[in-house]
Amino acid sequence: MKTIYNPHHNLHQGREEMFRGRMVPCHEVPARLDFVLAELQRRPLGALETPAVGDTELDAAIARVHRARYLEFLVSAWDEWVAMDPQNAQRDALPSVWPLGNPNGFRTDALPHNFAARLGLFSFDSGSPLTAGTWAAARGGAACALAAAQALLAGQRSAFALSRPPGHHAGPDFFGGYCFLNNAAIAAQTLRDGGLARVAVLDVDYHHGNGTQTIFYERDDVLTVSIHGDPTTEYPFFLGHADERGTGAGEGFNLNLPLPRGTHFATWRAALDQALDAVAAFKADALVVPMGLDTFEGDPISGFTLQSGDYFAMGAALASAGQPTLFTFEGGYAVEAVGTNAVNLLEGFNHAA
Ligand code: Q9C
Ligand code: ZN
Repeated sequence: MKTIYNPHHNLHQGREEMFRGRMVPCHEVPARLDFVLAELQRRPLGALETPAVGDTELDAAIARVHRARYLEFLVSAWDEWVAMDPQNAQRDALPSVWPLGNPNGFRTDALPHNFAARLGLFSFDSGSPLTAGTWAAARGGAACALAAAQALLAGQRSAFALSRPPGHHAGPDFFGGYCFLNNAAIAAQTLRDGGLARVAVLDVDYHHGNGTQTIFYERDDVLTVSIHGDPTTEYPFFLGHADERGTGAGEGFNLNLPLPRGTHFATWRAALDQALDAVAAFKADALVVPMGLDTFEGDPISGFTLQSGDYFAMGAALASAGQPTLFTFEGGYAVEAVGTNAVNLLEGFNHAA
């Protein structure tokens, strides 16, 4: 399995995130990716490359998933932030005002000139600092997703897009949950545009893949499945319930498998069988796996109890789908274990594939 990693990932280094009324150090740190890279050097799975994609094709792939007004905002956000106050160069940008949804009466169609207002319009939490290098890092991650999808289209059995910041919480025109561009969605859409009729996304991160669900919610050509902490108690709280099944043409093409905090691997594994049954019934031509390792028992912000050894079995089960498979790198905040857990999963996949 080829790994395509983002050489620009550490341009995104948030300082602090808002948590329960105070600022705490960011959980989503550059060392996460460095640990995965180090483990891949110890236990190679295949070639380790940086993405070789053109600027024009990359911008086109990103624009297939994200709205123009959001991308325009991201491109200029840091400069606008610093233009408001030169001191801002030393601070990350975090939103503090949001329009909520249309049912509440606030408008989201009229674009405010005020930067802080747009920062809120295009985000859903105060835990995802936007920094000087956020755009460059996120764009580099999208390049990894694009290159990995191209590898699958060229006939590879599997590929790993190793990047941060993660992506699965980012929607058509919003960031949040440490995510800015939805790498898994960009990969899935690239596979569709490359001629595959049906693509399945099976999200194994601890948190519901709300961004990916929203992006494909009205479509029947991309099946979205997510196994995650029950949103009644777990982030992102406002999406991820079992009764969200898709809408319009997409009805029946979204499957949520929420599990309570404290869930052990045996129960998680049974949910994975349900997810794989849905992928098989869909007759997918390719599988995209947003790979979060925050289901690990030692994760500081999550509530499942998976052990490092369980990730071999997870990878083997994913291989049983028998599909060309693309992995993205999502959550996993037990930083010293994230490399072991990620490579265990991918090695389990490789041996079974
Ligand atoms: N300040 C991923 O695993 N935590 N994102 C809420 C708010 C947010 C996790 C704290 C967790 C996001 C990709
Ligand atoms: Zn997560």
